[in-house]
Amino acid sequence: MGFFDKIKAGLTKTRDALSNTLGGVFSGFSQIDEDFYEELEECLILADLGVDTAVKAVERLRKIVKEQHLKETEQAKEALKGILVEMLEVGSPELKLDTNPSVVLVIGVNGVGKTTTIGKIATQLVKQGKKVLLVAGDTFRAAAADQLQVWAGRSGADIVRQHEGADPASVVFDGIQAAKARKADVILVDTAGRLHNKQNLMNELNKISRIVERELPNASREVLLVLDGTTGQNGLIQAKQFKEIAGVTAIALTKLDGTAKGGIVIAVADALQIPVKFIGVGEQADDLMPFVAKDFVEALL
Ligand SMILES: Nc1nc2c(ncn2[C@@H]2O[C@H](COP(=O)(O)OP(=O)(O)O)[C@@H](O)[C@H]2O)c(=O)[nH]1
Ligand SMILES: [Mg+2]
Repeated sequence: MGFFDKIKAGLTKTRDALSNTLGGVFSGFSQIDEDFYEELEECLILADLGVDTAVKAVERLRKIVKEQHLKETEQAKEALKGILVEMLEVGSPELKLDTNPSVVLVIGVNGVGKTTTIGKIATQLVKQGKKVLLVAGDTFRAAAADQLQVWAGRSGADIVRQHEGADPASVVFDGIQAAKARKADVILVDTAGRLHNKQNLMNELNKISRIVERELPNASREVLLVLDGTTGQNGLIQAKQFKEIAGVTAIALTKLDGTAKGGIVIAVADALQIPVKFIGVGEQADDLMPFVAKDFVEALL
């Protein structure tokens, strides 16, 4: 299956929901009038674009329809696609991995898919010929490092881990030394998502960041926030909190195969102005798609 087909398949639930509702709007109205706009806005909110983003998208559409004197709803559909693509393109869609090593710190609450996403990214990078090192910074349970180890084996990446309960920043320190010694190209750092409060989490992530800054001052760095696409607008609230405390530079939205609310991707990109760089559409190694805004919108509509 090619990329586009795979995105399409992964978004089946969202697409089915949208083609029932949105499809109905575009085919059900013979002209672009007030009712059409209202119905369209409602559909976009239902698909989890969120009220703010849905209202903004429809406002922009009104403007384009007026300026370009569009008459047919089919033309409005094409214009809407353009608007959504623009909303999604808020930065480079690729991870910045300019230095050897580069560091990607992966954060997010428990269960969203951090470890799985790291495994998938490692698989892709190894396939591209990069030497990848995984750092087991989630030291809460031994099982977390075990899970990462399985992904290391599967993908062909190296792993650095310590005992359960170890200081994550110290595991990161070890990982960086190993990466330097082994001339790794990319360091992917797994973290725990179950720190009891915001302050705690902030301290932990700051400590890790300071180690990276000190040991690899010139390295390319990304802070990749993983969000569970099935949590809808709650995910957006979570993302806003993480943005505040952790300087998020990129987003991965997982589990889009399991939701009819794929519109959350647009809400997240628009509300946070942080680029979505990956979408997860399944549990297997190749179920992570690089994010191409145009393909995503085509697959959605
Ligand atoms: N269907 C589906 N499941 C996913 C996806 N990404 C992760 N998962 C599953 O979500 C669960 C939690 O993932 P995990 O990586 O352990 O989350 P973490 O706690 O953030 O590290 C696991 O059962 C994964 O297989 C995805 O894109 N689609
Ligand atoms: Mg994990």
